[in-house]
Amino acid sequence: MTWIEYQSWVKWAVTAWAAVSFGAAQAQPGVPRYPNIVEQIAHLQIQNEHQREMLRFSTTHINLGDGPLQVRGGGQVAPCVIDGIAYDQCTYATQEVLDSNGNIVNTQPAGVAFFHPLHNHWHQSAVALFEVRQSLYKGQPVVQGVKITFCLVDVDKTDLVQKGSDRAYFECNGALQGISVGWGDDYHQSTPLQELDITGVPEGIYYLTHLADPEGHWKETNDGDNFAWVKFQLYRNGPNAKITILETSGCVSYACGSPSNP
Ligand SMILES: [Cu+2]
Repeated sequence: MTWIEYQSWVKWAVTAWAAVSFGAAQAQPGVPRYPNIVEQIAHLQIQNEHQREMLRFSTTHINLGDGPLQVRGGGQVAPCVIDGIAYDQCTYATQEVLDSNGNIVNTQPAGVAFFHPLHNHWHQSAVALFEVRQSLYKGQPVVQGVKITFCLVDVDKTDLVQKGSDRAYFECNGALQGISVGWGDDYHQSTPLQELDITGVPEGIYYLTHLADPEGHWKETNDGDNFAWVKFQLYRNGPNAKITILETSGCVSYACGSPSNP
């Protein structure tokens, strides 16, 4: 049996066992607890690579909601194309919403899960969109990124963890991924694709923006706070472009002071 089939079998076996063991006690599904993902973006740096000027940056997704963001890949594995890039192994992703006992009480389609050859593990599609813009909300971006794909995993703990869940999502290799309540998932600026090509962009003041879940795959307690930005000035005095940070969208609630917060 494939890994995906094995995961499905384990899920079925556990569910069947739970139904036999606790059928009477857990007949009523509990109240769904939704995640709330907020973003951070930091560590901006220009690197010259192969005659190109790449703006690199670190980003974090932090879950400040009532329940985990849990996404499960499963079903048939087949090649697919995501935003113009072909991948060999893709499958369906489903958001699973849990109640306070950890029962799955709601599911919805959450895009595609696929094996990322550069990162060498499984990713979710359309997790973030990065852009360089002259205005935060108006006009076309100066640099348009592709929709970024990520693995979802608990990395950094915020102070909210005492009130929420403990670490539950450990690795990117499996079909089940997520971010627990109070945990943040980091992508460092050295990671492939944490970059936008700003070659030839004229001097001026710009915003680097980070929009999480740009296709609206995840149901959250608040879908309106998935946006973070950094305002910066771009200089071209010498042979290399330079930037100065002018302002940031800041941190949110328990995300402030977390290890992910620069
Ligand atoms: Cu990855």
